[in-house]
Amino acid sequence: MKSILRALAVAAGVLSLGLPLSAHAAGVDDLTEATVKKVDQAGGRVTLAHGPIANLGMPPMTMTFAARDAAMLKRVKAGDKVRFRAEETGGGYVVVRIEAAK
Ligand SMILES: [Cu+2]
Repeated sequence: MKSILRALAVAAGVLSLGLPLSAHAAGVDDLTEATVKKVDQAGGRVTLAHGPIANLGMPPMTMTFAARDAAMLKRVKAGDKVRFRAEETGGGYVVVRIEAAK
């Protein structure tokens, strides 16, 4: 009996954690802070040293993302502080929005 109650408590915990996270993922203001390390304009790729990405559950790290539209990379250069939104697609992580941090 004790183990059943424990299992229920764990399930309830997972649900209560999961709902706010999925609601948060849909937020339009869900941008992540980053510093641009490298821009590959021709390849449509950008390397970012990013903070925690809430909607992807990703910890801070430096990594390269594909840009959904290479033209959005014309507005950023190495060394810039930016805010960006990345989403997971079938082929990996894609930057769908990037803007100068104010
Ligand atoms: Cu990352």
